[in-house]
Amino acid sequence: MPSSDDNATLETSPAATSNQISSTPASTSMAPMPSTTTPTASVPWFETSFRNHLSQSAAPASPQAWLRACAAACREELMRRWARTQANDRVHLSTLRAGDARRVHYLSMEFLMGRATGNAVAALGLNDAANRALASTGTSFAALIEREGDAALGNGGLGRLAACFLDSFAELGLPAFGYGLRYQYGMFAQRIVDGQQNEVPDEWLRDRTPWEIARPELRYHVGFGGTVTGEAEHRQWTPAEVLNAQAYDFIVPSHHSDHVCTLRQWHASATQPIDFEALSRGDHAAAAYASTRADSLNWVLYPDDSTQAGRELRLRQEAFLVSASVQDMMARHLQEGGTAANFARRNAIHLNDTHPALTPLELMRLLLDDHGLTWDDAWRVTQAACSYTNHTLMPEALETWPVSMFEALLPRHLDIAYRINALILKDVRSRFPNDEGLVQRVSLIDEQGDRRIRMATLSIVASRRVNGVSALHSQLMVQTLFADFAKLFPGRFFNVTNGVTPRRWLAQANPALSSVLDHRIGTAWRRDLKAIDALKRHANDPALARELHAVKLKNKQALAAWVRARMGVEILPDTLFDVQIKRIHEYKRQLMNLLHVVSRWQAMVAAPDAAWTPRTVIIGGKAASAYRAAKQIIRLANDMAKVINHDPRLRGRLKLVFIPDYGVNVAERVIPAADLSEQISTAGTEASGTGNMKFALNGAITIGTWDGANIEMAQAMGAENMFVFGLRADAVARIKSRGYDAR
Ligand code: 26Q
Repeated sequence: MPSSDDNATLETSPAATSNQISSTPASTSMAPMPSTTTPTASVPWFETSFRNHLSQSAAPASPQAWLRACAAACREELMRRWARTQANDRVHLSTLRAGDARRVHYLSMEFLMGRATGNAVAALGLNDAANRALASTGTSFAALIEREGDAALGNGGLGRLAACFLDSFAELGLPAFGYGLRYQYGMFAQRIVDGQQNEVPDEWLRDRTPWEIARPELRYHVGFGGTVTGEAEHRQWTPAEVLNAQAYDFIVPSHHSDHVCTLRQWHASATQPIDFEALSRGDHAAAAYASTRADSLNWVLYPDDSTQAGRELRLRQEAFLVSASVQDMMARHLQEGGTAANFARRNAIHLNDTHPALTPLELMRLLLDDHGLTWDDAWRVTQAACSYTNHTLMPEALETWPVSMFEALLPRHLDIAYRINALILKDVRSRFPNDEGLVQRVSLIDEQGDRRIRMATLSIVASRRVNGVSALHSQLMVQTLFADFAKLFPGRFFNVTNGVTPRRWLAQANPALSSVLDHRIGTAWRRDLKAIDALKRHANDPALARELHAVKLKNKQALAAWVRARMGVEILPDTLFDVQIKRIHEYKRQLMNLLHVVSRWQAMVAAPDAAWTPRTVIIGGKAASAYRAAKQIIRLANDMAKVINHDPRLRGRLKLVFIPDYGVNVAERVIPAADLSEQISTAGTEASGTGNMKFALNGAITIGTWDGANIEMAQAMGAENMFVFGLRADAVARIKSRGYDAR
């Protein structure tokens, strides 16, 4: 690691403060709407619409039909709002054009949206109305939404962050689009068989979803392969394969205004779905080849949260997302009277990690080949439009692609990448003469072994801003992984600490706690989480402590009932609920947590009559399918649970539960019931964490290392209110540099 006297600078983004853990700034330009917590007497339009949809249903007397009718009624209203938002955004942007207002396009291979109907009903303030409409069925709305599958089109933190951003965009009334892929299968569902993880496909589209709106009129061509001809400024790409990209829009509602935000997801299809010549030969596989190949892009989300998979299909998916999205933005921009040359004045493109890092190459291609800009103008536009968030410092997670694969799939993009590289390296050589080591390190091409394109390098050189996701991570980013670039491009690197939406993670997930807050400090926290500071004034009020305690107990009882029903395991609500839920990864140290359970178990058996605090340890999370160590940790947790939960010597004072199929739904249920939140990654490894914030928001106490956003949480809440332990990141680095071996 470079020493800390590296003169890398790190500016702080104006939007972020050192203790900011919310993504909701204090003020917005939207007119306030009635609070969602004020029960409205009756909502006739909703009840009428609900009845109408129900009467059109094939089987009107089934819970599935009630849920659909509910969703359809909400959707109708949101569609009206959506049309108004599109019109208003245009006005909004044009009035702001004197300033720098730009439309935000958030590009991500993952959006972990979770359930949509509950969110829509809450956003529209229809919880009471929904219960009234359902009165005759004998089912509550809360019970009904349990039937809704969640759109799990993401692996973990990065995908859920994208979904939280969309909620904030809607809430703040920002002119914004999310862009993603419409995978047929999202993150696999996890079954535990004989204590081990089994992966099964997640068929989230099986019953269709009422929440996506097909936009057949929004269709673009995306090319792959082929040849590039012509010289310098007149290069021409003739792709060998051309696909259709068709839009499906997912509506994201605001909770306190009429604004809605759009998540546009692309679906691929063949431009020539049948090869009739092959069909006439009777070669059906060949006849369907183009269709099958196009459809493979829609097939499945790559289920990996760290290692670099390096599969051609993944690169094709990334290119498909990028090309369709950039074409769509450009089309909208031109339609609104913009020109290719002023694209960046009105449009910002944000890269959620390097997964959409082909964006600058695709934008350059459009500007040069389709719109005739000069190289310098196109590069200026591209650099002004793009920004990039890094989510990990682990070198093995950095995306690179073999040049040979790139060349076969995206020859024109490779061509542009080479030219960008030549210009950057020329500049580096003139600014830092005789430093070929630096040149090699910052080159877009990794020349060691098979030549590979470095996607993080591409993202950095083509972006106006690069950010990490917590203060520590952003600082380490410029001191370690990106130290060379911080030297080359001072002022480009920022910190934007992650946040979570209080709408889903407090208001919806924990209605009981929300109502305590509303009564004590009003409802402002639902739009602006900083307002929760007002609770400090009540810190010493014993009545509040009793209310909070009662809420927690109620949530724990609900979780215990759910665990019993789902897993047949009895857990006791009056024990301490000690929870670690997140992807299973060695750096997150679920193994250390388990070893702590073992040592506690042994200590309890050795001193059975000591005053042990009864404890229920809850662990949940998925392991990447090829990650053996992570899968063994899952197996260990399940095998240990079998032994511990049946050890009579413990007299029920220690239980261990592994909750299968962790995802957004499970998180919404478990987090409100947690007493203790385990955030115990090795310092310097967890970029930020966002679960840590969700637990804290729901009144759990954190036990954690000095890592990621834990640090800023401790600073915000007072370090005396967090159990902090372990080495700091610099001490970890020192030990590792001396050749630490865990064995
Ligand atoms: C890469 C190549 C091929 C296939 C998949 C992937 C891939 C997919 C997902 C690589 C990484 C991810 C996800 C990473 C992730 O979720 N990182 C987490 O991001 C959160 C939001 O910033 C942080 O809070 C977490 O600390 C970080 O681990």
